[in-house]
Amino acid sequence: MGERPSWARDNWPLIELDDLNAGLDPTRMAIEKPALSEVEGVAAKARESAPAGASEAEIERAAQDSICAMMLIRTYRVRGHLASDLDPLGLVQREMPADLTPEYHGFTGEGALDRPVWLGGALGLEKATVREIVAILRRNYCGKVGLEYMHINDLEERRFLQDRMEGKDAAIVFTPEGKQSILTKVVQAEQWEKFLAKKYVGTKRFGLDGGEAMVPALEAVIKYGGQYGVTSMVFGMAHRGRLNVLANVMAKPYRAIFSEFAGGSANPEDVGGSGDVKYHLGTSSDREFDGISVHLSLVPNPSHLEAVDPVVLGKVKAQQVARGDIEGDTVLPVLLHGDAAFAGQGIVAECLGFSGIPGYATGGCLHFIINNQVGFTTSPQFARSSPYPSDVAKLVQAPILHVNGDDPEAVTFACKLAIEYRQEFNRDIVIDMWCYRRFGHNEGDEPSFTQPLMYQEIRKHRPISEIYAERLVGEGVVEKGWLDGQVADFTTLLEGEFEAAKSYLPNKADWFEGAWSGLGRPDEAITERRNVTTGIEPAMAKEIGVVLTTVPAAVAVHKTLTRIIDARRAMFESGTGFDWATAEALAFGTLLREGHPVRLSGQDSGRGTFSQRHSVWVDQTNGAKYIPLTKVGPARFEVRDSPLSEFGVLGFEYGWSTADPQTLVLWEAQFGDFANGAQVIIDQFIAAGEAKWLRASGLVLLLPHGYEGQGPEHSSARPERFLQLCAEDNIQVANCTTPANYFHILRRQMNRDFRKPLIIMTPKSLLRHKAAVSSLADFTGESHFKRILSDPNAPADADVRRLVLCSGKLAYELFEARDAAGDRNTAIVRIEQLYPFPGEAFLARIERMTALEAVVWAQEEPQNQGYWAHVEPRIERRLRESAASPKRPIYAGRPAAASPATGLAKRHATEQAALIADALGHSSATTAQRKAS
Ligand SMILES: Cc1ncc(C[n+]2csc(CCOP(=O)(O)OP(=O)(O)O)c2C)c(N)n1
Repeated sequence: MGERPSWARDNWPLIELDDLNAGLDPTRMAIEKPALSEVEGVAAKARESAPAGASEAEIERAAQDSICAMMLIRTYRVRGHLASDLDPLGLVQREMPADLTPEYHGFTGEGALDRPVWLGGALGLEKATVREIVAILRRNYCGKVGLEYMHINDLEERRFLQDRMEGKDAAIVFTPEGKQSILTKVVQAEQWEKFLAKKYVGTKRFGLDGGEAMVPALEAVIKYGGQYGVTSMVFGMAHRGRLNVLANVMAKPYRAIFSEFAGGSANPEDVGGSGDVKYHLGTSSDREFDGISVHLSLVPNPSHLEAVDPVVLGKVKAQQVARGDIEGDTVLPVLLHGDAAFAGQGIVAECLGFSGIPGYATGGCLHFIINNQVGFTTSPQFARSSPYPSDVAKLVQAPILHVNGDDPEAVTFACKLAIEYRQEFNRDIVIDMWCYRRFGHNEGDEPSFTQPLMYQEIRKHRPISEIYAERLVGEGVVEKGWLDGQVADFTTLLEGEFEAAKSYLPNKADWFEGAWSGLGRPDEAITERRNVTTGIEPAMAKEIGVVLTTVPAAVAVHKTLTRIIDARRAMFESGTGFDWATAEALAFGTLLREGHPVRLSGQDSGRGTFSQRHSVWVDQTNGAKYIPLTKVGPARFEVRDSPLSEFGVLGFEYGWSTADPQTLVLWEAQFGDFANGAQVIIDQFIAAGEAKWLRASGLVLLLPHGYEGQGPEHSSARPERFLQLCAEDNIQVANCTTPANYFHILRRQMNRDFRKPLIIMTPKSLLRHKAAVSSLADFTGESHFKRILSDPNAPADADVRRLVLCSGKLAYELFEARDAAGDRNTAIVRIEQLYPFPGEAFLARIERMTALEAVVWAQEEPQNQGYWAHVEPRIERRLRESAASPKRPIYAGRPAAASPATGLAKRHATEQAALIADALGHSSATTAQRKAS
């Protein structure tokens, strides 16, 4: 122990916690106050420049004209997008807002539009007529791109965007080669869908048809991203257009996708797993533009729209931290959304909310909405209350580029601007591409049932390639017939790939590569111990103890914290009385020493919900933070008080854990009860992700759990939910009752050559329970995690007539009641790991109890909850295998209930006393009386 394992990264950047605080600089949000406002300045200029001999009235009118022109310009900046030409179908009637007309700003009467007006440099002009000004503004702000940016507080950002949109020469310009390659990509995107439709009639593909301009635009993100320093991009997206992105953006071999269409597996047969539908699968590749290579990965995702968003962000953040990339310049998250999902799913807001938060910010996410103006069968007016699907992004003041999807140049321009902005300001940005869905929601669906008028229009609407090719022929960029040639060439290529697919076999699963190399699937069968010795050298404990209990002279800690630190010091000095929080800190410290970074994220995790952890010491004089575990090294420790989100934060940490198996990543719920706010992440990713996508995770969930009379929502982490998800060795579920066992299970998580998610029901009252303590010897030497714990005051095996099995803090209440009753025939055994269930260890134990008459499962949770449904068949199986006479376990606990717990403290106490008495076979009245006395 203490030796750095071979995989330890010697070059791991040792980043101080605060260096990782990439996020919004709050000072950037301030608006500068210029000495003289832009408008006043221009008016002054107009007055100064009046021709000699001009009358007072003429001078004033020139000044007034300038002021009004400036107001007109400003109105276009704010509201020009409302008149932009976005809808390819022309169905959305967007009237020109009155305040975008010159009349509204006072330019009325004869000659009003042709009077020259001083602009003082606005729009890049010193002087122009109102007619010219309006023409420029309409070109800038009301073309195929509509920009929303005036909600951004930061002036520098606004100017940056303004500079790229505004002025008499501002136009979307691509070279002839650029235009040709945009058209080529549109052709590929269209023909790919067509080819699939022809070869696999009636098979769902959730085609991009109508939104194909996204493909050249994403290429621009990769190309320009590479030029601006991005070396890796992580994509997350839903079903729509995914096969197109896989093939034409990620460069997944066409033949591989064809083979999957023909029913082939995405992975070699021997790797197992349940597999998933092809429009959920991920991939990775490297693409090179102009000699710059960018690594791309598309994260697999479930049907649950937007659920992958936080996973992508967490994965990106892990990669950024591993590279020591503080600003997030080198790894770019790209999330592609549907319009209905972006507006409707709350997780979108949670993820936008990460964008400025230290520890969660990824230096800006590029969001691309495939706004096909329908969600399955629901039209936008029923899908949201906001004018645009993108409005939620204004909550982080993200700029929003609305763009007409029939103009691939405009879409590519928007993406180019977006990546430039992101790299400059490290903030989120949104592209809202208005397009249409040529067919039904999936290809077997009839869209005219619900959107008849829209589909009349769509049937008449020409494909993007035709519209764009015609334009390029007009511009002389391509010749007539060029398009047909492109289509023919690409179709020939696809035919070849289609043939090759017939013999295509995926040669390997990319499962344990890169950061995962050296790790694999567990060798041992699930029933074996699979335990590793996780004891440490006493010297290491002492050394870490010194760091954990030394208050630097410069840090003035709270006086109560001083007492807590003193108590911790006494634990290390005496080698006894280690409590929960100290054992946890010691586990973290030892992992850091062994080269495993530790990241703990959760609401108020720094201090700990129950004021138990105190991993962050706050100086009482200046609020500065000191985090002792960051001083242990060599690996990085970070503890994050997360935003108040479960879905988002758990998804983020899960994403992190998939990218970085050498870091112990822990997510802590405030109370375990709140974990169900993240149910999608638990069900779709944590429980099933490995089976579906061959993506392992070593994430740890800490879920405070236990019946202590705190009511329906502060009692149960719903262990039954997790246990019901357990199968095929997918996750681990535990409820530890000693600090040492908690220490070992955390260490075990990193000290094995495989990773599985670990869900721990963590204690509340046991944090300070005088019997729930461990000694130094429990952490050192050959010690390890124990899946089953014996009773410290157990009768001799041969005397045991009643065996009470339980999990969690109830054990301590049972010990106390049994010992108070002088009962020497009842053994109380704790099942510390519920899944994988330690059946063979349990069997060995009952085989020794030769006088056994009854086996009881005791739990605090109602019968329809807790562990009962999970343990009953497993205990029964082992009883049947054994020579013991009881063949079935007896249930002792609360009756089935709708609510997890009572809100009445008195009723809680009565119920608790009754179930303890029941479990021990004592009379409930005696126990209740004894409790009362
Ligand atoms: C969380 C969730 N709820 C419901 C669904 C069912 N569903 C699948 S696609 C879809 C419509 C999505 O519309 P939009 O986001 O606009 O994307 P589009 O399919 O139009 O590209 C719905 C409701 C789902 N997949 N996920």
